[in-house]
Amino acid sequence: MSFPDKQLEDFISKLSNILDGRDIITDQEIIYPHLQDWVGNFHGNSPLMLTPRSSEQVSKILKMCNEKNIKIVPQGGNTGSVASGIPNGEVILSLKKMNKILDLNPKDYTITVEAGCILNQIQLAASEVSRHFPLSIGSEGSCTIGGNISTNAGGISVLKYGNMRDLVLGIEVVLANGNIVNMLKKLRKDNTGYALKHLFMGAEGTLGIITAASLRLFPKIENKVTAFVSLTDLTTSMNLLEILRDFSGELLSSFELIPDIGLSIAIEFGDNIINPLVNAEQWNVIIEFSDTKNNENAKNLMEAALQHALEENVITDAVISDSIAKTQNIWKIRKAIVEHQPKLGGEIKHDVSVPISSVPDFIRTTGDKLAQYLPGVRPVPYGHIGDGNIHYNVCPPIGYSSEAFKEKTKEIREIVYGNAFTYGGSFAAEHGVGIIKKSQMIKYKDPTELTIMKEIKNLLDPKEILNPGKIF
Ligand code: FAD
Ligand code: 2HG
Ligand code: ZN
Repeated sequence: MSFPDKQLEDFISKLSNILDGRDIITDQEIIYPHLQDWVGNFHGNSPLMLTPRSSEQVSKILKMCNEKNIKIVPQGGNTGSVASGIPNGEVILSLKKMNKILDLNPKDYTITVEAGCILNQIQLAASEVSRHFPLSIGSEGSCTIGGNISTNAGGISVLKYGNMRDLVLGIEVVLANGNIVNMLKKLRKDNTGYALKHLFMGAEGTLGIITAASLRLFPKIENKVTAFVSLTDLTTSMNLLEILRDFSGELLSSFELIPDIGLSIAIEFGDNIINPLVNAEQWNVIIEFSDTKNNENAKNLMEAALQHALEENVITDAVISDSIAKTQNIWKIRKAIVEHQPKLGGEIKHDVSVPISSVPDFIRTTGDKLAQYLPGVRPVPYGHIGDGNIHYNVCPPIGYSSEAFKEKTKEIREIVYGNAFTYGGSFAAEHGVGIIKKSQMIKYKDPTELTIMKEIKNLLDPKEILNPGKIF
């Protein structure tokens, strides 16, 4: 999208009636970090960034943009994985200065926050009143709740608490025409017709700007028990999951797959990471139990479950952390895979999901198909398999040129997404569609569903001023 100088000047002068000068930013050095996604898929451009401080300001900005047909890209922490917050010439609307906690009510188990609150800020606020906000993702120090809701973020605790959508009680949204819709109720039960709030969750900023949210809180977690376990085989991961659930019920909060190649990446490139098991096998799992009681119960149940899994030949070895340092070391492995995987000569990311019981079969057959297509290719399937979400990332064969590997992106994507589809899976489990997966929307989404989505978009944003070119 191009923005003629005259139109930009005119727009900026009118904006000064709405925003403080500090919140109208044209300095490209300040704008620069907002133009690049962390995956490095996309580098955009924008002549202007606005940083409103209230819903009323957002409303006035949108009203003016709608009248003048000026396109907007909402942005929170810019940690999204599918370039859905990256502008292509549009104005950036950053919510980061709207970062107040509006209400914290431990009795109701709710917190109400502005959309620009950093996820970590909300976790800490909840913890201070002996409550727990359970969304937990690697970017929690910089992503915002508005971005979390707009991507319906997942993370490492979904199997216990659900996705972001399950944690939202209400939202406030500013529509493309500037109207503010107040759906900020803090109710668990509210069956008053269509649950419109859900339309905006996972909409990636294409239907409205989320300006505030009421969120569910849970009892504070007083005790976490973390284990690193080697599986006898990938297929036994599902037996292990069942055993853990049988033994611990609701205590199981994380079940993350770590393949040996992921472990090697972490040890080679990570910061002082120690292999928790000298005889780690090809497939390993990080397990976490979270308990609201600070006693021996969670540890005892973990020991009993893993002992049973050993006897049943489901696992070959296990270590339960007995110190903060060891727990940190285990989770550092998980984080290091995300950070250092590109060092294997490049990576092609896939955030897919399949029914939980199909995870082992899906991983195996995808690997076979990839190896047939490109012998020596190195898949790194890891992550949230306890909820059926696999980050099926793929690295090139040893010594293969990264450029040549990049050229195979389309074919490799089709192998992984196509195989997920045959298992009844999704090509976009927790990161969204953005720019990166638009062609898969056409290929894999039910055509009628897609038509209805476009009709909703047209109803709420007929001039397509909100995040154009994303999702569709
Ligand atoms: P942004 O990247 O700024 O925006 C994301 C989308 O939301 C864009 O479409 C944007 O236009 C829109 N948007 C942002 N704010 C608003 C608003 N207020 N109103 C309307 N639209 C808005 N994701 C997971 O799901 N699970 C993980 O485990 C996970 N781990 C990660 C680990 C790392 C190291 C990193 C870097 C990212 C990870 N992510 C993960 C991806 C990312 O952090 C999430 O998608 C997050 O929810 C994005 O939040 P954000 O504030 O950065 O949003
Ligand atoms: C995670 O689970 C993130 O750490 C990022 O969702 C996964 O893209 C990835 O590799
Ligand atoms: Zn993830």
